[in-house]
Amino acid sequence: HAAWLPPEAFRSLGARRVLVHGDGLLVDTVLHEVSRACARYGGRVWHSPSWDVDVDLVFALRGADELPSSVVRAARSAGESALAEIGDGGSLGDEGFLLARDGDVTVVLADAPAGLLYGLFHVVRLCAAAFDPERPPERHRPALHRRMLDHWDNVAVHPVMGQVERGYAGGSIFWRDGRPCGDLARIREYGRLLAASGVNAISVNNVNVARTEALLLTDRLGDVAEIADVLRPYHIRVHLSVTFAAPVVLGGLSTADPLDEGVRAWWAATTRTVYDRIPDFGGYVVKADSEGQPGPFTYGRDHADGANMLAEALAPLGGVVHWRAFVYNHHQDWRDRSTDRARAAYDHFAPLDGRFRTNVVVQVKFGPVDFQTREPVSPVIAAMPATRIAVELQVTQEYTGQQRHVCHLGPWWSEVLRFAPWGPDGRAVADVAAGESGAGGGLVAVANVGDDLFWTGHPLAQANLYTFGRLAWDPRRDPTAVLDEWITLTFPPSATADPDLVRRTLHEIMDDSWRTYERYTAPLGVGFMVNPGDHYGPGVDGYEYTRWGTYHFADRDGVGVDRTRASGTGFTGQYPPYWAQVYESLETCPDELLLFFHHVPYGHVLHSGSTVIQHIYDTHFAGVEEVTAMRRRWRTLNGMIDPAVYERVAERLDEQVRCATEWRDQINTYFYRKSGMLDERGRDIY
Ligand code: BDP
Repeated sequence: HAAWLPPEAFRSLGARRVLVHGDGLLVDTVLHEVSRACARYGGRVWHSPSWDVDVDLVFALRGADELPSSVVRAARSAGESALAEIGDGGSLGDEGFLLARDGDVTVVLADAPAGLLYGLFHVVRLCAAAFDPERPPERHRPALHRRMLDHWDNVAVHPVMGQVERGYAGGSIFWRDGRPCGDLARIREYGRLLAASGVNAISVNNVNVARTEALLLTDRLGDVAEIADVLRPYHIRVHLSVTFAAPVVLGGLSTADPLDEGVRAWWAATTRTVYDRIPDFGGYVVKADSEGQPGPFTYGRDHADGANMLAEALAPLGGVVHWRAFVYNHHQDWRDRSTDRARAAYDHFAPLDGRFRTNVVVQVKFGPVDFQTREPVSPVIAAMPATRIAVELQVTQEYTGQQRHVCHLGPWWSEVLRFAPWGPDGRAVADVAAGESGAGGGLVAVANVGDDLFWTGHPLAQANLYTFGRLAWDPRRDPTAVLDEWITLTFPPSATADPDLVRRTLHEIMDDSWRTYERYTAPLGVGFMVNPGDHYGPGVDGYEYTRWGTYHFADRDGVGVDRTRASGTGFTGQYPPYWAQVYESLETCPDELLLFFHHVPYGHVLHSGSTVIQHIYDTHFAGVEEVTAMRRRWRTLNGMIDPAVYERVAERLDEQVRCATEWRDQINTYFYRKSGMLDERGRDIY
């Protein structure tokens, strides 16, 4: 199960004398981790000793009130002075921690046990640096309280989507052929990896809820409780995707109308039963009135009616509804521009702002269409100031190479999270997800893990999972620094022959790999151009004449979707004035989004100075060259890392080179044939 946190990552921590002070499930987890590391590397651990011990590292809760040993008292008072030195209030919150030095001792203090758990993994990340006498004190608190992964795992194998919808890492780690997969040790290990990256919530079944999956809420609740028990020691709360039609399909009622008293009573009673079994249950995830899923529209109600009904059932028990805003008509008519798919989420949800209960989180895909390699940020994020918004990312690489291509998404997510929807001086997307005093809906991502030996199919795709957690904890982190953390934790110096070479090479391969992927796929933000159905590989016109609403409108004169107010679908008008103006105008629209917002002639000159057609040719040749260089670089690591990891990545790079070449050739030929314009550098585009 090669992943980050191999035993070697604990070498520095495990060689110390460690005191863990406090009680409870999460403190036990810390104790267990430290004990295991010490057993391996010769250190020693004490749990809340009443006598004094000579230690290098103390984990302690600030407020625990029994009489602590003088070591703990000293650690606490050192912590208090460090906190005063840092300033900005004394509280560490439910999940925060402080790292400080007290003479020769490294001190980790927290107000709540989860803080100690996160503090532990911080010490592991820092390695020897955590014990540097000169290290100034640090206080860490997550910017976002909700850091969640949604598994699109089916309990029963779906005839088209398989065990995991859009899964590229084998089967589900939770379910197999209609039953729990039974490998609880693996799930526990998963929880540990997630905790080490900062994730604290998970939904264990697909948002498209078929009958077997629906039963998790009632008859098969025990299967969910079992997962919750295993993940609890890693501070991860379990959520369920539920079907809006549950009162009908499970409860035998004749309606699922959210305003019907019987329906409300059914949800209230069902939800109470869930909490009897899983007292810290997180809540529900709902995809309603979208791509064939049932929802409130059937009863003439709207999304606020639907979400509030579930919220009412969950509120007394402390749960939350994640209600997805991914709602659009997938039977569009391409001749009717008002049905532009990009407009749909805003048109449905913005008018409902202010109507959602406080325990409803409206979960918005980061872009207006669908997890593309490049899209503008969804205008919904800025349109609902009175609603808790969660931003949804896709860690599973549906549109970004399906874990056969190296595509490190950290830089992309970072761009999204830093984007300021009201203009450069305003709040950022991450601020909206954080909400006022942390009450926002947080960050959610579709998971990329399966029962694959390397967890994610492509071993390097693990970095996306890790990066998601770290950016959810702190969206301002530099994604390359986060990647560096993942590399160090995954290939710790003691486990590789030449750590510097490994680190450098992985950075060369991964840092810019999202932009490389963008270069050889759909150009200038136009999106899709993938094969319909499985969404892998080039299919330039694959969706062009279908009803899904994802068009590029290429003809002999030009390409791109006119989404302006002046002459197009009016989508630009969904943005606050600053961006509405920037996107509306050809002069100011950024190159990388040009074809998302405008239909232009092939000869249109970009800000870069190149024409659209030449840009297409150049980037597609460059993309393939970059992938070829990635493969060459990877080959230099042969013999330096675990051979199984080496081989798996090498195989996938072969496929990436093949597929990138296919993309290049199809896209270039397609646009050459449409436009009749030659490559100015005379390369083969026929
Ligand atoms: C699309 C996927 C589809 C999902 C849908 C969703 O192709 O399988 O069901 O997103 O987010 O990207 O619900």
